[in-house]
Amino acid sequence: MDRRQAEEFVRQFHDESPGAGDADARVRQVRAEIARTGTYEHTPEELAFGARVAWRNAARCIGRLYWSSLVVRDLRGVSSADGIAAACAEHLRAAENGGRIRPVLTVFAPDRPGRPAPRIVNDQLVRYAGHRTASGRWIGDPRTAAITALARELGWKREEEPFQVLPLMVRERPGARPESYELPDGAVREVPLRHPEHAWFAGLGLRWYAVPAISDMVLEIGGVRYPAAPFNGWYMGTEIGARNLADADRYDLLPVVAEKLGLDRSSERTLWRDRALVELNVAVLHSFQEAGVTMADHHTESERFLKHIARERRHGRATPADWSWIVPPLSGAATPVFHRYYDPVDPSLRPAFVPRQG
Ligand code: HEM
Ligand code: NRG
Repeated sequence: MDRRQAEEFVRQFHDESPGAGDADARVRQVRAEIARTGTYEHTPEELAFGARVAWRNAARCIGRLYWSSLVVRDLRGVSSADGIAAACAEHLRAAENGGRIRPVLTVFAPDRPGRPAPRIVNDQLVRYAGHRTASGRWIGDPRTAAITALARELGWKREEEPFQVLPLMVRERPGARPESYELPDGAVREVPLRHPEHAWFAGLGLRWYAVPAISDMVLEIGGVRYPAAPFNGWYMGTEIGARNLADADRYDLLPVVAEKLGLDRSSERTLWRDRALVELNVAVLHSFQEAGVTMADHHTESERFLKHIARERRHGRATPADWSWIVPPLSGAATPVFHRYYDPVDPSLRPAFVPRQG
């Protein structure tokens, strides 16, 4: 435990939280607790603030306008695999909220000296299985090949279908064999995809889940590491329509959609890929809209992000941002976020969501 990180965080919390009491007194308390136990416990208010600021600091995230309204579920007392799996299902229900998706973060037990915390193996709470057939064809999402194989080793058996939701896998400590849990009915909202003008589109049988909930990043606040802290917001349409369903190493659907659209694929110059991309993205946005599930288009989310930068500036704060992640993967230069530079990214900025090693 780095005492300076703890102190710096406590002071930041008090600086930004008028009425939170005496910063010096709290710093002394934290110092004493670290000397005695090797770590310290955040108050619920510090935890919620730290999680929100970790979102505010996420340089790759275009969705940061609403950082201060993140709902933080304090489940630090939960450290069993069973408890974590049940609470993750509950997280998904709370986040889905009948389609009006709420940004939510659930915090489970932190790492403590000599007692590392449990980990969620899956990179998102909801993911579709993927594996390669003997003939070399992919069924499902190639991105999850490794965790699909792990799920099967742990005894998971399912039909090989393109949109099969994986079980949740939880390690009670690093290196332990994961416990595997099927997400219960009702926890996973999905949206079947159709196109507003092309009736054949529904026949492709495509779908996607409503809640993107990242579960493999470590939430680091004031020197304390929370390796199990899944969080979600809502989707921006291009994440699904221009990446998950379109990338050649994901569902690779551009040739399929172009074929159905009757486009000329004999030359790249016909821009059949680009035209297929647009129709795929129209279908994603239309389907979520009709299903009443929150989703942003990339033009609107880009505008919100610039509004966020302006607001942060009025509070005297910089907004570090990574251009290559912020600019949407479709029609980049048609959105305002393309045409500017951003405050530099400092990888040591905390609180933060950091990639988990192992
Ligand atoms: C990344 C949008 C909410 C933290 C991203 C990306 C997008 C995005 C488009 C880039 C993803 C990619 O290219 O794969 C949104 C939208 C939200 C939202 C529309 C709606 C509210 C949140 C919340 C948090 C968060 C609630 C945390 C509390 C992050 C982080 C990354 C990220 C840490 C980087 C992930 C990585 O490095 O792989 N977000 N986000 N976002 N977002 Fe957000
Ligand atoms: N591109 C990934 C999800 C990454 C995070 N995106 C969000 N996060 N919208 C995908 O599944 O397509 N969020 O917390 O809302």
